[in-house]
Amino acid sequence: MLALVTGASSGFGYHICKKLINQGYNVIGIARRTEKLETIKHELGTNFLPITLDISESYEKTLDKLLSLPTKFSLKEIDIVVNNAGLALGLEPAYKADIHDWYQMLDTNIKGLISITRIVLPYMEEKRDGIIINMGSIAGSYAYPGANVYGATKAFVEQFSLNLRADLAGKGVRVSNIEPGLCGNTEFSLVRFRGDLTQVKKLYDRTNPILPEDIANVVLWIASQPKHININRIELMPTSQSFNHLQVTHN
Ligand code: NDP
Ligand code: 8X3
Repeated sequence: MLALVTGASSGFGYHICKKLINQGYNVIGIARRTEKLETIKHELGTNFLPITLDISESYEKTLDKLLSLPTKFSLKEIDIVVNNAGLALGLEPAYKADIHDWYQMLDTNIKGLISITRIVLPYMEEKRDGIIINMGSIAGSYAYPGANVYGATKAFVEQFSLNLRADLAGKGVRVSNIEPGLCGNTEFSLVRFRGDLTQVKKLYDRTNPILPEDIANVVLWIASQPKHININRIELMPTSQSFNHLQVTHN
């Protein structure tokens, strides 16, 4: 059994790789930071293949890298792809946001995700088997101030997941979108707040958030469903997170 996980160097991705390996999978783990990946390889052993790759780079570069994997990790053997790599940059309102942050979110959360998907799909279609698990977010379904482009990228992921299902009808290939709310113990908020630990601590203070292990369990649960079941989407929040009213301004 072979899985490919993007964003393997921290947070959800690391825990997903670890749990998949414990279940007997060989895992290709992709991220930009070689050192982090090497430390994980040291822990997880020879069934983990670390690949240093920036998925936001060109399709051709990603393809080149993935076509030259050792036989044990060959793309034609892939059973599960977890398109998990992604990021939010900033929480400023749209009129103050940095356009380059917006482009980086688009290039990673959308362009990177579709490149990986486009590369693996023909192999899955040919063997009439496989699961694509995308990492969406509640930010793809609910608007909140400062989510602007980040939320929009996750809305793309949600709709792309459903549209893939439509294209894959009758092909035996499954597609799921996981849409988590607030999760802690990852680098997500540290990245979003550009290393400002005070802001990170304030956000998570007494929230008892979802943990990366919880997300890895969801991935394993999806993967353990019988072949005639496709989990379209799963939305999960910590109990401490809920809904607020729509805003009205009085000018
Ligand atoms: P982390 O920041 O801990 O992990 C993100 C991972 O993505 C890292 O391994 C990072 O590795 C990798 N990554 C980022 N950019 C690239 C790139 N261009 N190419 C390859 N790898 C990349 O965050 P989380 O684990 O929390 O987030 C994982 C996913 O879950 C994201 O898609 C996020 O949007 C989503 N999510 C997170 C939530 C949360 O509250 N934490 C809630 C809902 C969804 P490296 O820097 O080494 O490249
Ligand atoms: C991350 C969850 O609530 O910060 O996708 O948008 S949230």
